[in-house]
Formats: sequence, C-alpha cells, structure tokens
Amino acid sequence: MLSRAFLPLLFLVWLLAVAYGSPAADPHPGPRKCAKVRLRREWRDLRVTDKHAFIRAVRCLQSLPAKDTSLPKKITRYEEFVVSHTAVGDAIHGVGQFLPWHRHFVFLYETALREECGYQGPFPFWDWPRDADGIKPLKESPLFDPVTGFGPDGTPGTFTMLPNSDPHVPGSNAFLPPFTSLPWGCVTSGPFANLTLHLGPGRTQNFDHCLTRAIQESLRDLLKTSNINKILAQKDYDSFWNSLDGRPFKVEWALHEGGHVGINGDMTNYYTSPNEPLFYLHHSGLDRLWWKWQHGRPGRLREVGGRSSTLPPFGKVTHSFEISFEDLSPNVTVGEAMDTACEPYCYAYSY
Ligand SMILES: *[C@@H]1O[C@H](CO)[C@@H](O)[C@H](O)[C@H]1NC(C)=O
Ligand SMILES: *[C@@H]1O[C@H](CO)[C@@H](O)[C@H](O)[C@H]1NC(C)=O
Ligand SMILES: [Cu+2]
Repeated sequence: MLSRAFLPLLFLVWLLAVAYGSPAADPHPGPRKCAKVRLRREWRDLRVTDKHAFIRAVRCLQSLPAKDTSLPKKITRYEEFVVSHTAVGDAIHGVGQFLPWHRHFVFLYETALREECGYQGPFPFWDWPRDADGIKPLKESPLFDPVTGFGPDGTPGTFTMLPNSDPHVPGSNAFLPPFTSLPWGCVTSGPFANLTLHLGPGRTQNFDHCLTRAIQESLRDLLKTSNINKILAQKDYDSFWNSLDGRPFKVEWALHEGGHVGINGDMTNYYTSPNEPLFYLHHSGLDRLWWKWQHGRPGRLREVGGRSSTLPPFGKVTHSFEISFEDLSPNVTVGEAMDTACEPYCYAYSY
C-alpha cells in the first residue's frame, strides 16, 4: 500500500523533471537554453552611438590593470586576453577546436566589455564581402574610419621591428607572411592612435610598441562572397573548418588568414594578434559563418571533428575535449561551446 509520504516525494520528482528536463526527452543534455538572446550585428549596422560606446569600452579595457596580479604591472586587462591567446596558441590553431576556442574567447572579451566597461550595445562582427566584393580599396572600409571606426592604416616609417625577430619560425615569433617586405606603420590617428602595447609582437619577444597595420590587398579574393559561399557549402564539420582556416606555414591561405593578412601588422602574429582590436570583429565574423553553417541543416548544431593537435598523435575532437584559456577563464568542453542559444553565450547573428 502507498504510504501518504510517498505522494509528496512523487510530486518532487515530477517538479525536478520539469525544471531540468527529463534526460529521455533531451537527446543532448548539457548547457541550458537561454531565456533571451542578443543579436550580434555587422559593424556598419551599429548605431553611431553604439560604435562610439563600443570603442570607448575597448579603450576602457586597455586602461584597466590586469586581474592576474602575477603579470607585470603594466599589462592591461585588454592585454590579459593577448596573454591567453599566446599561451595556448599552439593548441588552438590548425585543429578542430579552432572554432569552439575562438567562440568562447570572443565571448569572454564581450563579457569583459559589458561587465567591466559598461558596454550595452550589440557585439559587432565583420562581414568581409561588404568591403571585398566592391572595387574600393580595403583601407577605405568603414572599419578604418578615424571617427566611427578603429582608425586608419599605419603610417609608413613610424615603426621599426626589433632586428632579431624571426618571422617565419613556428613556435617562436611566427608572423604570417608576407611580413618582412611590408612597410608596417604605427596607427597614428583615430581612437587607437599611438597606443602603447606591451606584448609581442610574437611569443618570445615583448617590447613596448604602437599598434601597427599595413593594410593590403594580397588576399582580398578570400574575403569575397564567392569564397564565403564555398565555405558554407561544405558538407561536414571537418571540411568546414578546414576550408575556413588555412594551414599556417604551408602557404595555403583561407578566409581566416585573409582577414589577418589584410590588416597586417600586429594582426599577422600567430600569438599576439589580439593586440589588434579588429581581431575580435574578424573572429566574430568567422563565428557567424560557423553559426550559419550549424543552422543550415538539421543535425549540424552539435557536429564536431577534426584533429585535436597539429603534431602526431593527432587525436580527434569530441564534445568532451577540454579547451584551456590559461588564467583568463576556467576550461570549457567543446560540447559546451556548440550552441550560442545556450548559457552562457545567449547570442545569435543578424544575417
Ligand atoms: C602620434 O604620433 C605621431 C608621431 O609619432 C604624431 O605625429 C601624431 O600626432 C600622434 N597622434 C596623436 C593622436 O597623438
Ligand atoms: C584544461 O584543459 C587543458 C588542455 O586541454 C588541460 O591540459 C588542463 O589539465 C585542464 N585544466 C583543468 C583544471 O582541468
Ligand atoms: Cu587565434
């Protein structure tokens, strides 16, 4: 006979099942769905007030001290993200976890802008074809506007690289070519004029330097709609990330390098490229393509794959694979970074 005490217990079990979802009903138990999602927008679709607020928030991060007090005193909160990208650089590029890692990294940066510097507008991305499909030079993009953008190209003759920099050796300073022949210059006007960066360029050298650019057209074709469509047409995750991320040091460039090499300067460094504030717009652009691809066919939302290291034994990326941000944030699993409509991400992209 059922005891009367059993009924409340049954009710409690039912309540828990409703609150957390029954495992049988949810084939993908994991992070919780967001109650509300924010829309990320292309830079030129932000309202002018949001553009100014975004740039102000970036400059705010660049003026705050790092949270990690074991770092040298001059390292800023903004540069703490550069430290993280450098520390794990060899584990997150040219591998299947490239996309989940950069998704979470950009999200951490967005969170810092909102929580530590009060940004409230949409997080921006770069939709490359809006610049590359036309005939105007890339340096005329609204992204490089001195007032409503991130400032112009570098001024030739204002920057000298340390003489012992070795640009082409992976694992040392590792610049994406073309590098040595370009007239890198300091960005001398706009919101990041004569900014002092303390890290890199490169993993093994750190010297105080300005933000450098050398905007050029050599990989422009990779930024065009024709290339984007080719990437989106890939049938599985492994070929998708491969078609979007190039093969560093083998000179098989792809869209990922197209944005890095197109801006050039600090942006071409394998490790310290987040010195360039446009890094985050380029990478949210890449994240948007992944998001589009994920939603393009049923079943793709949780598809992962690809090798998990650039050196043997390669391994295979699965949902339980952990990605590290060193001291910037706790590890997450690849599975946790699959769905931007789930906690903690809570964003979608405008088309
Ligand atoms: C940045 O430095 C250059 C010279 O190094 C100078 O001509 C320019 O006025 C400076 N810009 C700002 C905004 O201070
Ligand atoms: C985080 O992930 C890295 C790389 O996958 C791993 O080496 C490390 O042990 C993990 N750290 C923790 C605290 O689990
Ligand atoms: Cu990266």
